[in-house]
Amino acid sequence: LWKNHTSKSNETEADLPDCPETPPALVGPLRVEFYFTVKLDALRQQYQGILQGGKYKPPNCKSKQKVAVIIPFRDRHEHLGYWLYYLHPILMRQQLDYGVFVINQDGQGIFNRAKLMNVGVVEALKVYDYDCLVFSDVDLVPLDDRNLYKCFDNPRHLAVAMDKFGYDLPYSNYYGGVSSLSKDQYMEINGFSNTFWGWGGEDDDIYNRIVHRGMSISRPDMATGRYRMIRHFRDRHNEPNPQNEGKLPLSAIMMRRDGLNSLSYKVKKIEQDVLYTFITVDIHAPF
Ligand code: UDH
Repeated sequence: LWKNHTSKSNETEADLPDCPETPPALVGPLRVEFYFTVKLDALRQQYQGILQGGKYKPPNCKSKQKVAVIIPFRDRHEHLGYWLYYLHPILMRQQLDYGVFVINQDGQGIFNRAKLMNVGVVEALKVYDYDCLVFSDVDLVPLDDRNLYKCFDNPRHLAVAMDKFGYDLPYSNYYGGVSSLSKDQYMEINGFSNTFWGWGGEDDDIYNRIVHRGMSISRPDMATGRYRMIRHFRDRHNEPNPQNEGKLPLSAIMMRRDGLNSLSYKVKKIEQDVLYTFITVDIHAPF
């Protein structure tokens, strides 16, 4: 009895057993709807166990990976509400040691999704030794919680079957929407390009970087990898940029000097909410 008592009161993370390979609380296919309004205050009350900054650890086991979930963002608060509403319970059921980082592009310059993701990595690594990076658009919600938001032996593409593409890949090398790379895989490709301003191409450039470094793409099966996208109009200041496609043949050359090693930005504000860390950043965007 005495022994039990001491082990309980002094229990540290190191004493916990490893989390099982397959999280036991997963339910499989999920119902996902976007017709109601998410009230963040209600979520803050309801979602017990999340710590300031949108951080969570399973209470009864030790996660093998530390996952930073990074969301490129500007002016999509309604979508963020749905994302948080659906994803926190899923990530908790997946028994991940995770933190949610919303990287908010400051100002009205042209949007740059990949550069925001680079910023997310650097800022997340300042606060915890994350070893896995999950990149998610704010408007994508998985339809199956067996689609694990963690890292694999190769970079992972998670959003393989989106409703907007008829629950299929739009093309076989598609790497957009939601993906994961271990910190090492990410470093191996010098992160992402900082130079894809506006819509289009940056996901194909990431794909090229990965393949050029001799890695392949890991994917869930098409049933597990189903997603719903929240319908939206094209955002202002994120118009398709015809120059982006022309840069794709140069990915293998550009990746040496365009990426993590050339990243420059200025953090304007860091807000710690219980549901997320919200980092507003000036990425020196052109107009
Ligand atoms: N994003 C923002 N704010 C913006 C632009 C982009 O938060 O102003 C983020 C957000 O996480 C989004 C992601 O970047 O999910 C990708 O941008 P996107 O949603 O514009 O790209 P997608 O390919 O849509 O999903 C393209 C325009 C769709 C037009 C649909 C017309 N029916």
